[in-house]
Amino acid sequence: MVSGPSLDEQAYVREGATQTAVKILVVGHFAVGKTTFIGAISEIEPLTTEETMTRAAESVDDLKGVQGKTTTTVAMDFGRLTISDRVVLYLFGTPGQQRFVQMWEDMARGALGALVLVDPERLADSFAVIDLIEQYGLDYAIAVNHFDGAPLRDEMALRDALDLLEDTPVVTCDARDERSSADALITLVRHLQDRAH
Ligand SMILES: Nc1nc2c(ncn2[C@@H]2O[C@H](COP(=O)(O)OP(=O)(O)OP(=O)(O)O)[C@@H](O)[C@H]2O)c(=O)[nH]1
Ligand SMILES: [Mg+2]
Repeated sequence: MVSGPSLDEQAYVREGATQTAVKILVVGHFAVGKTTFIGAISEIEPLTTEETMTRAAESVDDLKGVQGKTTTTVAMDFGRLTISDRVVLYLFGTPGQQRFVQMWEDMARGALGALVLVDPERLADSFAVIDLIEQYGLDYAIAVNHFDGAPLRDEMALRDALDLLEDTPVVTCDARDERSSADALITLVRHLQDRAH
């Protein structure tokens, strides 16, 4: 006998209500604003793994240009953003410090793409990040986190400096702002959809 859906299935799975879960990595060098970004847009209480930075790590953690930062991500950030009635993004923020970089590979597994946060004042710090994401074979978009007072570099210069492909999207955002951060993710998802066709 072929049985029909259980009571639970009838109650929770409405016809046409199927959603696609998409895993997205939010990456970037130390202190570029990854935790801030996921905190600003997650519709669930984000999971964070912040630890206080210690004097002992002062020489290792390059805090140049990042005033007021007292904690750092030691494992990952996790958040969720529903961008349409069909697509839900599960956001995984990587730890930014070099000594945790071996975790990235595991986190990259199953991801559809990556949003690479970039600080225009510390562009060179993004080279290694982009290299890694390319090594993992992930498509990505660049989100320039526009820290207050940082001059907005022109896009061509930034593309040149980061040696980007012509179709790699570049957007600016303020990681503290929900709307601009969501727009950056939507740009990435559109890019991933284009690449899939
Ligand atoms: N002024 C300004 N500060 C920002 C902006 N984005 C992030 N910050 C600050 O920059 C600091 C770093 O932000 P985090 O979100 O912890 O950076 P992160 O990339 O998660 O850092 P790690 O996990 O340690 O690599 C925090 O003090 C934020 O408040 C921005 O757009 N403008
Ligand atoms: Mg962080």
